[in-house]
Amino acid sequence: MEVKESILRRQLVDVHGVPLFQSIAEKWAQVESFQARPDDLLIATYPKSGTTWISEIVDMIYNDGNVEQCKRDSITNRVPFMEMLIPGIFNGVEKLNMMPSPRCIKTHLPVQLLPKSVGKSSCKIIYVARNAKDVAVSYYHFYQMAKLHPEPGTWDEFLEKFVEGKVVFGSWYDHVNGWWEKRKSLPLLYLFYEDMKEDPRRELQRVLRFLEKEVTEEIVQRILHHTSFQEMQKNPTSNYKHAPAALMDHSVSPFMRKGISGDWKNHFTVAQNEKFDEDYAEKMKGSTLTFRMEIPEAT
Ligand code: PPS
Repeated sequence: MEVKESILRRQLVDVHGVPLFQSIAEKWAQVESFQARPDDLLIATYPKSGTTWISEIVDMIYNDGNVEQCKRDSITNRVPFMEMLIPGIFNGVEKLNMMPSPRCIKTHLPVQLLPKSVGKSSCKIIYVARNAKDVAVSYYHFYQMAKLHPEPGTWDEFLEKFVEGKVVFGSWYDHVNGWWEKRKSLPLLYLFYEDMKEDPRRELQRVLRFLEKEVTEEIVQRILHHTSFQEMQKNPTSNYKHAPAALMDHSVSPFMRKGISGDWKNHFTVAQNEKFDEDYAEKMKGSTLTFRMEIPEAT
């Protein structure tokens, strides 16, 4: 699979106020006209919030905890990324059009850019949110290794861009709040990465209830084991090592990087943290959403 140099490290393009990859912007009409089906499951997240984790969990549920079945293909083919278009390499909409039901679909779109058919189809949606500081750190590492993104600059420069929403898929603040409001009008389960880290079994049970699936204790245990960070990190169908090296350079930073809550403390300076907190309070004023910036160590 040949990756053309010309598609790497390009500037982002504004689509209805949200910075997106040029290749997505060029074919935006195709994304807008995407046809959702009532039995689809949409997995919606801001980047770096646990998309791959919840995708693997859901695929395990859909396949009754059959690990071999879940290793049938890479996560990008099992749970296609709807709006992603990489010329000559990947077209999420076309892939999904050819996929039999029931489909699991990944999206990073902020709620206002969601294709109209999704709301009309009444398909179920799982949204996973992660605290902004850990997302910023994870995103910074991802920008360095995933070369479709523009150059991230220094950590300080990147953090500034993140706060201003000048990163792919726009403002984290608008994203988490927009989807939080949407849970009132759509069949949507809103999960938090920190809760999943704290008690994966409890959150898995919530997903099972939402999907109206009953599984045995043995399957629950198998799902929890197969979707642990350690297992997913070494699983070639979920660790993104299948992606062309020109697109994702794991030697710069692995996709499955640390998988913890609170890593931001190893990256934010005291000054960056104070400035971030001040701005955060302002941007999240009036929101009923609360995030945990770390979780207590498991005993
Ligand atoms: S993407 O590219 O936006 O789809 O990335 P996404 O999958 O949303 O997020 C990647 C981060 O999630 C971590 N991850 C996990 N954490 C805990 N447990 C499991 N099983 C797991 N799988 C993936 C991954 O390591 C990235 O976080 P960081 O902080 O960079 O390690």
